[in-house]
Amino acid sequence: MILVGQYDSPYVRRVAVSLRVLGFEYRHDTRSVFADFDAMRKVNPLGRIPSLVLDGGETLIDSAAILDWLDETVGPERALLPRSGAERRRALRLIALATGAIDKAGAATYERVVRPAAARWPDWIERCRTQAAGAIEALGAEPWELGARLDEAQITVTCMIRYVRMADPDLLPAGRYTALDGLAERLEARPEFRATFPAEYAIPRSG
Ligand SMILES: N[C@@H](CCC(=O)N[C@@H](CS)C(=O)NCC(=O)O)C(=O)O
Repeated sequence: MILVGQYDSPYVRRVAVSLRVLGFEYRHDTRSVFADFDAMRKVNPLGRIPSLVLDGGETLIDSAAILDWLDETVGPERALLPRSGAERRRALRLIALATGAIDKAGAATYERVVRPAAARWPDWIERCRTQAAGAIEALGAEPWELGARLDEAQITVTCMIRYVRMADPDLLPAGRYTALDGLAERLEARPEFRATFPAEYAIPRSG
């Protein structure tokens, strides 16, 4: 199968890490969602990443839908999202906070960096950053103890931490939330995370 999208997208990265944790092999299509926009729209009409092209030719879009397929394929015993009950609700809440922080930190960054200076809207940037900071604070209050197996909340939150530290480091400086620092330190040392580590955030910059 082919994973489409670069690892500086935390959505692509959480899929890549999950594929590796579950033992799937994939080819990586590293075309850029910005520079190769027309080609990307042929893979996903929305022109977004990630997409996963399955061996039979079917294309899955959106990280949550791709992760759902991975969990279904490996079965309930190995699935990365807990199967039911309070554990599942907790994992979904943590994932919603992490993906929300990604979306809001990302929106503020696009506004600050991609949009030409004359067209920026400071109040909107501040609102988005406040929302991202609120989600990060809630995640920072969690214990983040690691059990025997990784789960999707741990994977997604670790991808969020790296992304925010590339896109808007003031939102998550080292030392502010020690439980998040510890989670990132332990997971980024694992082979699945090292193999997908994004060195930099490649977005168009208006200057
Ligand atoms: N809900 C989507 C979000 C994906 C997403 O936001 N991808 C970003 C990269 S991080 C993207 O493709 N941005 C380009 C654009 O939307 O124009 C998912 O979970 O896959």
